[in-house]
Amino acid sequence: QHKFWETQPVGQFKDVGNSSLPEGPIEQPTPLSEVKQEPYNLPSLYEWTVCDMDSDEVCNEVYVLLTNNYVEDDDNLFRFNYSKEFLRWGLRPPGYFRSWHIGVRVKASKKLVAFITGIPVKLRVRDEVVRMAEVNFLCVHKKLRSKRLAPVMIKEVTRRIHLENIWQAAYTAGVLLPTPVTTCQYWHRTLNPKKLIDVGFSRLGERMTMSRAIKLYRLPSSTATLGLRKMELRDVPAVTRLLRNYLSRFAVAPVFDDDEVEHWLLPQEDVVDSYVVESPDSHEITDFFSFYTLPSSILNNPNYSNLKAAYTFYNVSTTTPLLQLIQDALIIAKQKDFDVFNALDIMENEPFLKELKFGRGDGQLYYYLYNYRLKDALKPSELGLVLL
Ligand code: NHW
Ligand code: EN5
Repeated sequence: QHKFWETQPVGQFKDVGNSSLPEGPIEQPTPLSEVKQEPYNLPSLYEWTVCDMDSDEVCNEVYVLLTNNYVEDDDNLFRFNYSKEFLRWGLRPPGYFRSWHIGVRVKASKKLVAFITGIPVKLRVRDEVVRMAEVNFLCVHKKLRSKRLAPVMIKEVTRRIHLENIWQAAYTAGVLLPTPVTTCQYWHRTLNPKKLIDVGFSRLGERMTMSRAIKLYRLPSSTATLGLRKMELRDVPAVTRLLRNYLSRFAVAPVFDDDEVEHWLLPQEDVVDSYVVESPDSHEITDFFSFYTLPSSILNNPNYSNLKAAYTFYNVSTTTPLLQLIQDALIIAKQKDFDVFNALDIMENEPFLKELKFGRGDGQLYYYLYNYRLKDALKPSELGLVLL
């Protein structure tokens, strides 16, 4: 039963496996003059607000809302704790729209109680490059749950995206909705076994002692790849070429230009880390890896309050074996004091996960498209898209 999603242009459960329906947009765009010009109605105690992420004050309000009310794991032990600088980065890529950073306030107190965002992206689906929105950071304050606020927020962000003449979107969720493009698995590489066990993130398995776990997850103290260094501004054109070429092999993937690669991959402390391999003789950039920093609050633990997690982002290997490249990423993440290194089984990740001692997580991530049908679900390895 999905009273809201049944009304939306998304693949429906009843149509799964029905190959008579064509691939592509589900509904056609309407003239912009026919897009609703006024915001949707909220319950009378609440009002819409545009959240200006340039403002320290507003950015902090968003941060506090998400810190206390955003996504938790199944056992409510951890809650994502995106930093302010991360939110600024994630919400202001090239060509972003301020009007897509949507908040809901209590009229009387002006307290921020809900949030939803979109950012623009060019996404290729098989042979078509489509201007889309990525919708993320949907959050309703815990005290306002189950009042059907989320459907109003989704309709409002949809309306504002339509006003920019964009008719498709991509989004991910940890919950099953109509209907996923693909279903991915989270994997976790332990870097700090003692802390992960202390906080309930992982458990000592059968015949595993703490000292055996510490030994199992120990990493070399330095990286193996010659010519590995932090990415710099001058690397942007080479990284763009490598990444565009690499992403062309997936059924669904973003198409990035230089400005977007600069935004998404140029290192920013405690937000995103990227390393390139520069060939010692030719000085060509042959490979790179990247990961972003997304800590989680640890709920109700006497000893620790924050879990420092790295998430693998985009990686390309042409010369250095991918396994060695990611092993170097693990070593650098360990040096930077991360507790865990996380990955999804998308792109070419699957082969390195087991080899590098990642363990399967208890969480899944479903990927969705809005107003774009695919005949069949994809395999995770056919997906070339990472959302924050
Ligand atoms: S996924 C993270 C979502 N956020 C959280 O999980 C934070 C903690 N939870 C909450 O804040 C990344 C609330 O539980 C939320 C729901 C706000 C999730 N996606 O208001 P009601 C994203 O941000 C449906 C989509 O009573 P609530 C991606 C649910 O199935 N729909 O629930 C966001 C039901 O509809 P149904 C979701 O618990 C993508 C209805 O909401 C959902 O108080 C958004 C219930 O609403 C989810 N994660 O609030 C879509 N969770 O039909 C973008 C629940 O089943 C689409 N629901 O009756 C594209 C738009 C742009 C198109 C442009 C052309
Ligand atoms: C999209 N932008 O469930 C975000 N995380 O596995 C929205 N589990 O951390 C959607 N429950 O398995 C987010 N440890 C959906 C994900 C929501 C968060 C979530 C999962 C992903 C997670 C951990 C902790 C579980 C705590 C109890 C987990 C096991 C690791 C272990 C390491 C050693 C080898 C075996 C596995």
